[in-house]
Amino acid sequence: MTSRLSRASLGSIPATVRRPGFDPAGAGHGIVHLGVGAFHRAHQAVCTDDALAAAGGDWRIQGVSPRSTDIADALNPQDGLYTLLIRGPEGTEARIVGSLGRVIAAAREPGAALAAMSDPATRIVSLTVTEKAYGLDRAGGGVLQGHPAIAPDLQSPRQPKGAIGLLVEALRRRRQQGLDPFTVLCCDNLPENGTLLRAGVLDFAGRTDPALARWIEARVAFPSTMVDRITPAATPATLADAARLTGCEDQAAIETEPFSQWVIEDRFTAGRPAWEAGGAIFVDDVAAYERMKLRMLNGTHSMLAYAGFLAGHRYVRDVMGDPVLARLVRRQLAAATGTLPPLAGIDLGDYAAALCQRFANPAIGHETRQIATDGTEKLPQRLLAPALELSRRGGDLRPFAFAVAAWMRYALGRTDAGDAYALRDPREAEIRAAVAGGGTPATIARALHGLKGLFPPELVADPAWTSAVESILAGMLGRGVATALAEEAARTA
Ligand code: CS2
Repeated sequence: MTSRLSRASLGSIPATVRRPGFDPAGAGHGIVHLGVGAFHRAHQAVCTDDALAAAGGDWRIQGVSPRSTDIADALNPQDGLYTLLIRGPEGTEARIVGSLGRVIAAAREPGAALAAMSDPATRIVSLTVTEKAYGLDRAGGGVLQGHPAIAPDLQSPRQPKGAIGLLVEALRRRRQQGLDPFTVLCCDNLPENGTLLRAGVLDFAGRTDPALARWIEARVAFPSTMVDRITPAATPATLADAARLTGCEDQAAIETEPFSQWVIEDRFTAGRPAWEAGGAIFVDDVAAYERMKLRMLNGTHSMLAYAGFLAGHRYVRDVMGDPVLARLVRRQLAAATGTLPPLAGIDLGDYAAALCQRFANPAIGHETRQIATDGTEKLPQRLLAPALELSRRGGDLRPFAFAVAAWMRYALGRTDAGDAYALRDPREAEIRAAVAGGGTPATIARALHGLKGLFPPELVADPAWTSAVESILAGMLGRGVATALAEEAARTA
């Protein structure tokens, strides 16, 4: 019988497996992290593990799971330890990460998350809760008052459940107790994520406690960050490989690719771990790096997820093995590159080539369905913002129109073979209602273009944009996705 991974079983783990380079029991907590999913455990927690090994400090992380109890139930019996499998073309490497401490399942332990966030030892609150969980008004700034993560918390700001409500209430308590604020570190794939979250927090606080809003405005830092590591959802094979390599059962094992990147604005009012030891790069302004990553990696990901899923490809690596789609991937990368200014120290051509290799990694099973989720949250920063810029300067809209038409085709919820699937989008009901009547490609495109606040009005007013989207969608619906993809690829050099 294999024993469960825990501090007590660390000694029995083979020497080939890297273990925490510090004593997890000896380091205190300094960070509270909201959203302890696979991405956090493959990225920021690993960098923090490196920082603790290199420079020490009381910077271990207390995790908060806002909704699920599974992650707490997997990690707490393991003293927060978990196996990270790093899967590259040459094989799989296992590492035990020790930077996580207790995980709070907020649904089961009301009050514990706020207590941790308002503890004097907490100096950073970081977040990976996914784009949709904030309830931000992306078009207008501030929060969406009717959003399920916002509306109940505006009603009962002292018992918040959403991310922004929790941040505001924890900051209120700190101010009331005469404590310094923590730094808020957003690690979700949102454009200028710190600035956006700051606007949401200030708006929320302004509606419940204007004096607190002024204090937050003056005292709280919200550095923006660019985060990158392709991390598929764990599968039974992840857990089986972790057990085989470590000799321990691990209910919280995850897998990821070798590449990892974290670019952070260095504005921490209460200190930070030595994350540079884990490869993090500190810069004054992260916006250009974020734009590069959101448009090149994520924008291309979204395009290939919709087109690839509809073409019958389960994994991103299968998409890259399909010459028609691989060509469209390269076109999308080139088109996204064309919307970016030069970036010091980065060759965008090399970056694009590296992305193709990462997408093709044969050891990573990243499902197109996973990337296809939450399209209405992802399209604006990934595809619509660059498309709008091109529309303004009369550039070639075709690749972006193709990607958006693929999303629209996907939004119909049925493959060419007639198989139905769930969209898994927070606006799924609205999308379904918009396309319920079916109709012509033009009426479908018009209905989806009309979803409130999603498309920039200026883009939809550009006939070059709408006619390209409509004609590509017409091809997908009339001649089938496979033919439409082949025709589209044939247009590219
Ligand atoms: C993906 C991202 O699921 C998605 O939408 O595009 O999760 C992507 O894998 C990460 O941003 C990579 O850093």
